[in-house]
Amino acid sequence: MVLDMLDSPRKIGMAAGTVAFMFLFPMYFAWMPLADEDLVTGGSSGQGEWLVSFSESESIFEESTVLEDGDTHMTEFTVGIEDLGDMEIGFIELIIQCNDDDDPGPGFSDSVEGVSDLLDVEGHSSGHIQDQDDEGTCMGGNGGFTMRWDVTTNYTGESFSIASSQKTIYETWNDNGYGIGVWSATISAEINSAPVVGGFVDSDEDFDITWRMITYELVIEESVVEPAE
Ligand SMILES: [Ca+2]
Ligand SMILES: [Ca+2]
Repeated sequence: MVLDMLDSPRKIGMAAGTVAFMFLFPMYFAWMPLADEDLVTGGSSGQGEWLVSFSESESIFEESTVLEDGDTHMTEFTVGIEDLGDMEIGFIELIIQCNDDDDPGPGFSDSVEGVSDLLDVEGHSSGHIQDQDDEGTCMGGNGGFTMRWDVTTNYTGESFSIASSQKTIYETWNDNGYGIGVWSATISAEINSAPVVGGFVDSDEDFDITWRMITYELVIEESVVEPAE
């Protein structure tokens, strides 16, 4: 039987490979815990109970503009592939803030509208990243509006435990290469002013524009069950 199995050089080679693997197998598993620390995907052997968390970094671009009634302002935020390195994009926000305190009393609030133009952003053509429009008033504190895009689907940044394979976790939590490119939006101002003796007191408004990007590295650790006390 054995001689029959090894009746060709090719089969002999395969048998030798099998023996080598049987010998190396314990070494492979001795090495695995180290590999996990370095976040090396273990394929199907990565199956287990894992604590998944997100090591986040924040990138901010800010500018301000003063707009009169009907004025518009275009703002851009460029995400380069070289800026990301090994990081994945969690989400990107466009925050428009204003605080109209130019009028002597309530009412006559200025307001702002905004519309994004994401034609040049990776993931727009497939519909994963979609344009938005929004508006907000400027009086009463916390004026303006915020747009948010989850580049990683359903991103929250909160850690969780899961029984899964590491491969599945990596395949679920990534930005799929989306988000690279030039994020653009245009805001337009509407100025309302209380008519007072001698003319109008409010002729314009300050707008603070913030692009905020949260990127992350996935951290996968073995989930340790706390012993009951
Ligand atoms: Ca006003
Ligand atoms: Ca104003």
